[in-house]
Amino acid sequence: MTVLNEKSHDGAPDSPTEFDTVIVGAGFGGLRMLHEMRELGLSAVAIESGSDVGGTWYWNRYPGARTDSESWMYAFPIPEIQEEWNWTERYPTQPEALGYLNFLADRLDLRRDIRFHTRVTAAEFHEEKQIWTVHTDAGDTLTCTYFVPAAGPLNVPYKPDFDGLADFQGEWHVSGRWPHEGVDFKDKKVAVIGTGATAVQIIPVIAHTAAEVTVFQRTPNYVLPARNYTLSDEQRQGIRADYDRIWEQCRKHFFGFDMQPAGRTIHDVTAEEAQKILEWGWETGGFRFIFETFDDILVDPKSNKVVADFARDKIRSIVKDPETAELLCPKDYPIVGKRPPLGHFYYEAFNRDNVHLVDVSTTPISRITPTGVAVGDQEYEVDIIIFATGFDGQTGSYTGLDIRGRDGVKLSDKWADGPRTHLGIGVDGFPNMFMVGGPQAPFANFPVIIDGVADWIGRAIRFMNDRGIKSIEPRPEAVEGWRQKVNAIVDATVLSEGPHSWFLGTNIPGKPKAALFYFAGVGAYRDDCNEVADRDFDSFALSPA
Ligand code: NA7
Repeated sequence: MTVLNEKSHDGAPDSPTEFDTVIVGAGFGGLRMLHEMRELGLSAVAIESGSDVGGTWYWNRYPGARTDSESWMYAFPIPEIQEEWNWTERYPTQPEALGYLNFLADRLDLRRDIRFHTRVTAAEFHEEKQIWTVHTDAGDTLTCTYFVPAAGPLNVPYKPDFDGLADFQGEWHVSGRWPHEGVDFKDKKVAVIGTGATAVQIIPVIAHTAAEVTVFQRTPNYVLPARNYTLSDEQRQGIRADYDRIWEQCRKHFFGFDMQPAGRTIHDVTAEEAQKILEWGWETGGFRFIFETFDDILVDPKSNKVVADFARDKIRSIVKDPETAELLCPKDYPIVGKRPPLGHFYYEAFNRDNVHLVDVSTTPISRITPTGVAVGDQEYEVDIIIFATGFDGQTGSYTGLDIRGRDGVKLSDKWADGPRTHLGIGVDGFPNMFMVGGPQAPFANFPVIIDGVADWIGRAIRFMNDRGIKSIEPRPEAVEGWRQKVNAIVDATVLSEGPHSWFLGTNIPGKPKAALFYFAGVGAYRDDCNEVADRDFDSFALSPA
């Protein structure tokens, strides 16, 4: 397996080295934590490998990149930002999402505490002084009381190690490390490897300029129509006036959206009514198809099948070539068994003469040749290869750093069989380390998770200061309890049935299968976190100063 990372840094030899907090990353999580630390009156620095803020939205500049969350919920409830920032579309493009984070960084004056072009390489906890030492590839050694990795769930791209790539005579690119100067597809033959959320965004866009687009699909996805639209001034004003209610609902909703549970299961309605409701969901678009139609899709296989059949029928009705349509239909796993991508005329793209689908489910890609991609004995000649092959999700962002807790224990060793955390925030043996939406935190609209976790960390630190506590770390039994809970929840849903799922780490060869997310919903997670805090953090061991 190849895991990709850029290496370069500015270096900052004369900069301060002692902080209350060192934060890893300046994406949504890092920026929100920097803001939180300022509010607490603590000194903080964020270390960011990119040349600017943005995280996911800095790296993923591929054509068609945009959020799958509706813009007005893909943001933080910071009043001055809500008041001044204007979204233009239902699903913001990558430049707009990046623009939002730039605006936030400027408006809150966060940049002065961020070191760009610098990568955290290692961090270790010192028992005697109860501090963390953090090392960077700029040669800095920083010390801090609180070590806050906010490296994001999808920060380490995964590219399969196909033989022959070194001799490929064309260009190749990885979607999650897209060149800033862009890629010229005009009159080029392009291979897209992968059909996850990323490829689903890329394919219809590049099909307009490329001569040929050949898509290599291992597992078809249930792609939901996004139904994007531009926002009018009136809609923007309505959203602005409604932010308090929107956020209240996001904090309660299972996946952190301002969406209303349907209040019914598929068994409550006739088969005919079910089809009408699903039709409404399909036309309304996005995740509303899942979350506002029936409440049992994730847990009842019978209901799930009705919805999956509906989606398959839609694919067959859109894609004109019956053979291609059948290949695009997921057959052997439930809808939401893998994270469903949102499409912007994805299936329609396969009706174009210049878009071709190659099934690599039974005969895999055998090698990259000097002039193309080989599947068995068949070679597909191309000028450009795009690897949209996913990420070493959730744990990769942490195990790639050399993080050592008490007694020099490495986090990657501790997690050799899968992540072990309490609330997706703390790890036993790693005092005063707070992960922002780490493994075993919920899978949901991420800014909502981050905002709640940042509040919780702020509350924990205030509590520590009030009580004269020097260090906090989860009790081992709380970590084991959380692991069992997180696994039991996944087992009770259809989520464990999707092949090669990054929810479970099974998309990465050799990675242990484990539930990487808490799937009881954002509301339940907030309750769990608040209960711990209300009980004076009793599932954590607290050491006095
Ligand atoms: P995903 O969803 O993990 O998709 C990666 C795709 O790459 C997927 O279709 C994989 O097929 C495919 N893949 C991976 N390895 C291979 C090999 N060896 N051969 C052929 N195809 C391969 O990543 P994305 O970047 O699209 O999306 C990640 C998240 O970003 C998404 O869920 C959103 O939350 C945003 P597979 O399905 O494993 O058979």
